[in-house]
Amino acid sequence: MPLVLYGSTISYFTGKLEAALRYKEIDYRLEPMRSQAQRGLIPQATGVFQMPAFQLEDGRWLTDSTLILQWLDQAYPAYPLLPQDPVLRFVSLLLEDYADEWLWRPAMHYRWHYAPDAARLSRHISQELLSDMPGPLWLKQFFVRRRQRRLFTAGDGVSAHTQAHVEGIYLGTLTALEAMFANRSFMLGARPSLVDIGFFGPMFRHFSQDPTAAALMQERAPHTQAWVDRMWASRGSQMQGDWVRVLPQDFAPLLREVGQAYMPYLLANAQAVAQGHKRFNVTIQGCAYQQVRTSRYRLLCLEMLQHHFAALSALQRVELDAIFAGSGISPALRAQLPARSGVDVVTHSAFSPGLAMLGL
Ligand SMILES: N[C@@H](CCC(=O)N[C@@H](CS)C(=O)NCC(=O)O)C(=O)O
Repeated sequence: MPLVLYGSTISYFTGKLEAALRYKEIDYRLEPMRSQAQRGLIPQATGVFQMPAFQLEDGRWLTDSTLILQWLDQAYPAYPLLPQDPVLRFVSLLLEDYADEWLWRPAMHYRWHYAPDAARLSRHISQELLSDMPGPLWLKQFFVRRRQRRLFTAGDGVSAHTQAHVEGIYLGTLTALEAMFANRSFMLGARPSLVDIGFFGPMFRHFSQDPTAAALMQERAPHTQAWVDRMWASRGSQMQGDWVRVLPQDFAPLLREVGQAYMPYLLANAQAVAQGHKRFNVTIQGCAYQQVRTSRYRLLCLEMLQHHFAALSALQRVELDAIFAGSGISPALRAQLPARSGVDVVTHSAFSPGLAMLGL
């Protein structure tokens, strides 16, 4: 009985988890999370309407790719994803979170803003996930496109004013990754790690496959495109070589983005939760975003990062401060938060009910 992964063949977080399962050589079966058949069952089991949802042989359910990966690394220790070294481990957790949450908006923007992308993806979603609903294909496509834009692009701060900044997040990521993959196979060296898996989420199902973003990757970042294929093909038992011992210098541009863009966003989001606002305005790198959706889940992300950071020794934190120097990350990791997600960061796991993601 293989494990069952409920998700979709175009989903950011499903593709991310599949890459980890394939690399760790864990047998699984992918089932489309169809609308009607599973609409009741899965959210009831996991506490949240999101994909992927993961079911073990014994019937237990897991949710949230970040927590599932942490559990998998313990339950299936062969071919680990998280480095043992506490400093590299923390950087891995930080960058995985960044790739999950901050690359989400550009990934959704490229998919739903450009007409050829929106047409292709709305057809795919309608056929794969809404096939058990009545109604003509064109109508399903219309509703899918409208919903995604309302929730994830136009309804989450992407506008004519912010579009260039949102697209710059993708283009800057390509530049940073290209510099790495011109020199080595994976982000931390000769084998994949949690950092690769994190970036693989957006880079695989969105940026390397949605037409507009994929054309940009092909043109500007051929080494990154080759890494996407390499990641998907990699199997732990066939890997030679190891991870680096010291974080390479070429991580600096990504860390600068974490400190200058993602952390200010997370802190503004925490403020919005504290004030009970459903939406908030925030200026990131000089670009004024308006009506960004408040997320209790992302407040939890910041709490988790602060929790992991606080659990390190003083010496390890000093080492990280040196790595993060000038980026703005360290102050955010020590900031007093004005609100709490309400989740216990010590006991929270992939088996806990998920936090509803849509604006909560
Ligand atoms: N933090 C979650 C996020 C999962 C997530 O946002 N999945 C998307 C699809 S890739 C989803 O289910 N969205 C719900 C929706 O569109 O209604 C994880 O890491 O698994």
